[in-house]
Amino acid sequence: MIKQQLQLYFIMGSVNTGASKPLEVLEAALQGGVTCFQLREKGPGALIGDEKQAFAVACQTLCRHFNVPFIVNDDVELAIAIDADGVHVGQDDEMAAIVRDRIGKDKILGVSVHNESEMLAAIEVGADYVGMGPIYATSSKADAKPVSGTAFIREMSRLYPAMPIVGIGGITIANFKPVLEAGASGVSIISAIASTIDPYIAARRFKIALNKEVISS
Ligand code: TZP
Ligand code: MG
Repeated sequence: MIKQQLQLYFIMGSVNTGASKPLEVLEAALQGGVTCFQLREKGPGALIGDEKQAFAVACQTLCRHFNVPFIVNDDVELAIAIDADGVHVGQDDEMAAIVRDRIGKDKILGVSVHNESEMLAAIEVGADYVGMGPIYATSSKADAKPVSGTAFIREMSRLYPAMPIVGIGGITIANFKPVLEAGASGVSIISAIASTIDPYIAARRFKIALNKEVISS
């Protein structure tokens, strides 16, 4: 179930959509077929407080309508307050074990990992999936680690095949295939959907191409 939901994992905050309205971008992406959504409200100009919560609820309502999991990046408080479907944390955020305790075992817990010891810790706390990247160069994350390529996904999926993996960072329609070939269940995308002129078409193209990959693999 979670592996299918990770297939086309869209991530967005209100600052990622350029001149377009964020909720319209999200709705278009959902119509185009994204299978999971993460609200990542970060960076200069990001919403905070009540405005952030109201925006989160609006995103959640859209996701529910399309039956797509709604995951909150980092903000465990917010996720609990609005009963989000899950939380994603990086290594610099609240410890995954504490997050798991706070959200309970029925919610989705995603953890970013960059090496085998972080992978083992994620398995230990019962993460539902791990994120790996940046696979390719990206300008969507100011403090991104060096580009990792697909080798780490290949190695970890071979050693720990039960843990679903999603690749992130610089992924486009032109370069997503090696991420799946390395063993990821899906791809996480910000700009190649959120910052395009037509996010519906962008998501749709990804979806069709990803479905072809499933059939041919
Ligand atoms: N974590 C690693 S790379 C990245 C995050 C949040 C940004 C991905 O954005 P894009 O625009 O798909 O490269
Ligand atoms: Mg984080």
